Amino acid sequence: GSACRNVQRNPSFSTIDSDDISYFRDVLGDKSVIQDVDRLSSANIDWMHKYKGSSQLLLLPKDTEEVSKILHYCNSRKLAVVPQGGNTGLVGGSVPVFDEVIVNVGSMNKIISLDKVSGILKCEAGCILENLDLFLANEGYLMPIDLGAKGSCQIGGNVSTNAGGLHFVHYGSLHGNVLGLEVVLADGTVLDMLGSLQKDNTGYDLKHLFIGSEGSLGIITKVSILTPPRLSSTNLAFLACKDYSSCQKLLLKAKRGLGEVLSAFEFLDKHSMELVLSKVEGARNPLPSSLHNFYILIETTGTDETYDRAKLETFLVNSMEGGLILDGAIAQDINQASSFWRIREGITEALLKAGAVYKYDLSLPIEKLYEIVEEMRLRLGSSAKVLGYGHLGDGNLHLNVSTTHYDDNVFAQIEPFIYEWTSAHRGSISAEHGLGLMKADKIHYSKSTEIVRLMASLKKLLDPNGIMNPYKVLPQSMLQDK
Ligand code: FAD
Ligand code: 2HG
Ligand code: ZN
Repeated sequence: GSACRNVQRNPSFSTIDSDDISYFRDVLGDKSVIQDVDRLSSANIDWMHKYKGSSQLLLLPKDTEEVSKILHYCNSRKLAVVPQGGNTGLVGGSVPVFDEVIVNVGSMNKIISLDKVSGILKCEAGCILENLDLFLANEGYLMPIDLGAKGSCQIGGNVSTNAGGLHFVHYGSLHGNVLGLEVVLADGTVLDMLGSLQKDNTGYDLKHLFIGSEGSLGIITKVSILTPPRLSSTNLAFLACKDYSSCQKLLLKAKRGLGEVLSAFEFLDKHSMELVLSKVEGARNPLPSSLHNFYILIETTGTDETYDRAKLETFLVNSMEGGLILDGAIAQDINQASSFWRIREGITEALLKAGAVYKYDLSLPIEKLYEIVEEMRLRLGSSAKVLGYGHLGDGNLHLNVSTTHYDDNVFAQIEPFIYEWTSAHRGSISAEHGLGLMKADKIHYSKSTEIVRLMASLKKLLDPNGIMNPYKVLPQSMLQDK
């Protein structure tokens, strides 16, 4: 990609020497100090194969104390650090830019406790999201966050990116669901904020600083999260709309008509459908009779199978009669439901297989949300495919431009136009993926100078040597002394 071309290695950082390796071996044990070339090469490159570092060292701490020792040591030696979880991040935040030490808490994957009355789960940050959800399924609870990368992303990574996902419209943000965190700061200080209270107004609620901080302020080692009860009845409909205006009307109608049972409202356009069908193995169009301009997935979650199903069916019949939807299907069993989800969740993978991808993750006012996709299509003409999809229920558009090969001319047509457009409509240039390396110097499109300055002061306060995930999140020019 082109995003990392302008970054210079911070000359105040040291490079690893043999004494460092000996120290880490002493503290962590040989097996947790990885210098193996193959292991390192996959840890150096991101999920999209777009961002690539050259780290020589991957550390796998087994507990908070080891994390603390690692950071205390790295801070005193001025060794830069990248916290890495499942490495599924989409903004180049989870891989080194140069030779930063990679720290992955994946071995810290124990469930600490589940309060069976409140549903409050405490676990280590390296737990894989899907494993947590499988554990909770047995206990009658569910994770309040769900996303396509659930099989490899870690809860610590989810919290660090403040990931949104497919159920955000129902369960809301991790800023609401996360009740507590344990965090290790750059100098090794352990902050125990692992409360499990739903209400606690004693001073500043510092855990929020770390939710969405993308590893730039410390390493999250434990998480306490409020999990909702797993309800017995889930239904999923896959619908077709003729235009974007119908999608918006359908959203409003779903909020009013389905109310408390609405648990997902996702959309994809025709171009996304075409790409998924051509690139993702086993993907089948649930509405195969013809190709439509827009598709909507509506999921409901409730307590009464008969009532919930009837409610959804009535909603669909009404919407069909009113012309809001052209066609639709309700999943008849769990396999069909997962094949519907496969279409929506498979788009990211389809884009990866299609070649080069220019990925944007925007929050925009709902009525403007698809306009940018159409404008982008006009700008790029036949030189690229422009896909629009995302979490319509949350006003979150995933705009992706796909070309067979990376092309500077295409890139120049996209940026800065897309950021300027978003800024002009008071949108956000990162709805849920974060800024990472890709957008560290783009933050001003969504945040004022005063706010970015305060963020930089907080960063300097918590991490004076700037060792935590350097070159990411904030513009380098605001952090490094000139
Ligand atoms: P990584 O990718 O390893 O890291 C992400 C960031 O968090 C990095 O900046 C890293 O330094 C930091 N980090 C990781 N662990 C820690 C820790 N313990 N302490 C401090 N910092 C840490 N995102 C969404 O919001 N919604 C989606 O629907 C969604 N769907 C996705 C679907 C696919 C197929 C893929 C590949 C990605 C998707 N993502 C989505 C993006 C991504 O943000 C999430 O997958 C996930 O939250 C990242 O978790 P991870 O463990 O892989 O973190
Ligand atoms: C999703 O919602 C993810 O599917 C990934 O956030 C979006 O690939 C993308 O742009
Ligand atoms: Zn998303």
